[in-house]
Amino acid sequence: MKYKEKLDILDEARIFVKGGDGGNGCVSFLRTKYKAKGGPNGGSGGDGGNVILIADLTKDSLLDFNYNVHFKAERGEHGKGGNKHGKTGKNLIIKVPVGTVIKDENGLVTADLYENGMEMIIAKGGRGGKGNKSFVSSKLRAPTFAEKGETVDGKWINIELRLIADIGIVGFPNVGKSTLLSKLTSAKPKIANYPFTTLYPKLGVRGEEDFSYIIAEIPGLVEGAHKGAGLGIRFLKHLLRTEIIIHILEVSISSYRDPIEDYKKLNNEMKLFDKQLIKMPQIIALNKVDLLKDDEEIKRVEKFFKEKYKKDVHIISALMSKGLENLSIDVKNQLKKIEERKKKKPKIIKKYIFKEKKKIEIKKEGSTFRVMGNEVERIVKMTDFDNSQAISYLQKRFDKLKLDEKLLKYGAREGDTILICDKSFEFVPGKSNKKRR
Ligand SMILES: Nc1nc2c(ncn2[C@@H]2O[C@H](COP(=O)(O)OP(=O)(O)OP(=O)(O)O)[C@@H](O)[C@H]2O)c(=O)[nH]1
Ligand SMILES: [Mg+2]
Repeated sequence: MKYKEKLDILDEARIFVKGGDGGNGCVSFLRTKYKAKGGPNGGSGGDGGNVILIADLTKDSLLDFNYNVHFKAERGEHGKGGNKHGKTGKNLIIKVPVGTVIKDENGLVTADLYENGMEMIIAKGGRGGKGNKSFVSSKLRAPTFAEKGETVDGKWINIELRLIADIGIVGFPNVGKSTLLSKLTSAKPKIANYPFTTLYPKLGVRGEEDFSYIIAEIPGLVEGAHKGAGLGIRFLKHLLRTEIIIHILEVSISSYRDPIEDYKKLNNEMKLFDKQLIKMPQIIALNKVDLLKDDEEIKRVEKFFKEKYKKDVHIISALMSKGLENLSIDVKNQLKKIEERKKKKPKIIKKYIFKEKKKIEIKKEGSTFRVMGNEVERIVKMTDFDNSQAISYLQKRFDKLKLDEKLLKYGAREGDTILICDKSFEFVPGKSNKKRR
């Protein structure tokens, strides 16, 4: 039996992420030999760890997420007596390929990790609850309450890989794309004499003395790819982020194909996918010329490109490393020109930040009012409702947020029910204020 690799989610994945919950604050009092109940000394709970996505050049697919889709960061430790604070939960780092984008439920890109090392907190950990020591004031010398740690919900997110490479290698299956990539860079793609050896894009870095760039092999293109043949056109999207395409053709002799026909067919597939693709600079390389007995084929192909497209063709043998020096000089020169042109244009870097919904939102649901917002929900979640001191403290915090004024504006009247998270309150405006039911 042959193991069948799941292809669907190599460059698209759906993962579940959850930050760690915050640790609870502690209620504790100093105990000494002669004093039964000394000053409060309950430590605070530690914050929960975050789940962080980080773009890493050593990753080249989302394959890992075929097997592992649940990611939860460590919770914060609870606070302890003797003013001992709980440890912060460890962050959970998930390495993803450079070029990973994060999408929201509507398919909109909310973040783009387009450079090595870029990171994003995808799920924040909950805040640690304060211990009773933190609530000491001139009015309240011996607080008997502490905050609970903030619990956080997990969520599903969609991620997609859009490779970032300067150069994209395209060509029909088996023409020698992986061989070329392995000669130009230190990448070690699988090379074999059958089509579809490479099943998802492969990256390699070419470092020259003063210049380095990333090359990607784009696999699986065949005639009819835009209708789903071969691996389809799903990987063509990666070409849109490259600067130059190396189009590899294979000499006729070893195969049933004609490089000139191949060139037309593949360009047509690219055009059907996105017109932008055929406007991109293409470097054409005729490969496997070591198999030729004479120059006939080379002359035929050169003549065609000269007459029809006014283009030069690189005559190479990737296997024998022939013609590769000229090819890489051509690539380097063209890339440098593109970079020069780009330098002249102002660079706009998009930054994505996950925003907290700080603002309070109020919704009327029948005869009740639901209050939403990160801050207001957090303080409710962190309140110990079994403790009357904790409830008075919560009411003070509501006042700071001017919750009464806002509710009155929305038409809430005395006696109405106010819902925050899973707790309900009776609205008593004016005198510090709501009472829990
Ligand atoms: N004679 C000769 N064979 C070559 C040359 N370049 C590649 N090959 C052979 O052609 C076969 C296919 O090479 P790959 O590099 O795997 O081709 P590919 O385009 O990456 O193939 P897929 O990933 O399947 O699309 C292998 O057997 C290579 O050894 C060349 O310049 N000369
Ligand atoms: Mg290959």
